Amino acid sequence: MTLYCATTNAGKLREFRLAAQKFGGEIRIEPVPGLSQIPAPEETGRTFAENAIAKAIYYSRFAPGPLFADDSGLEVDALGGEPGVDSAHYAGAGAGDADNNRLLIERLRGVANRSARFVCVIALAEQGKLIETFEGTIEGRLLDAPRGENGFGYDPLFLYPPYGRTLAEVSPEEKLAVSHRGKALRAMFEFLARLSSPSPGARTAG
Ligand code: ITT
Repeated sequence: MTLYCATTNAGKLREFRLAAQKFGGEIRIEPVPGLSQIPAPEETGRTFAENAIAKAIYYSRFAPGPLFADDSGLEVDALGGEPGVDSAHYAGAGAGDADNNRLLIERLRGVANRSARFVCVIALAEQGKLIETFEGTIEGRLLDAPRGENGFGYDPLFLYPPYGRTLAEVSPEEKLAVSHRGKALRAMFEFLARLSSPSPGARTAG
């Protein structure tokens, strides 16, 4: 089965595909056809769920089958939950990962409370109708300088204490096993597997 996704973020797409290989069974992930020609919807929601649902409903109208969208970001306790839904554009429109990381380091200079979490909400939709949402989080601590080359976004600043390394210092498999996105994706694949296998109660006698 082909499951379509709608993301302009290459780091997310790599993680979607790795997750499908690891726990998606027969599912193949493909970007919605013609994604670069489809005008992006405005992300005006105040929660990850609102944005994920809006993206999934919007893009699913362009997909020949079920489609999911991911809205995710970093919540920093000492910053009252910022950058949150604005994580991709923390340092302004057009800002890249390095700009966002620099701004975060700056805002946390001298701040003792380093706790933060990544949150991911995935919404699954078909032909403009929401089917289900899935959520995952991962708790960590923010460093004051980047470490590691893997991953994307804020990974080089996000220390995951059980590994003693940042999410940019671990392998893609190690990140996926514990990450917000890995948990949400696993929940979605489990849901799809339940949908496609008939429940015992649905069998007819004889
Ligand atoms: P799409 O909407 O096209 O999927 P986007 O990057 O604009 O791509 P979001 O609005 O969901 O997506 O913003 C997510 C941002 O949160 C992302 O750009 C990173 O800055 C941050 N982020 C999310 N997951 C992350 C992860 O696993 N590691 C590091 N940073 C992450």
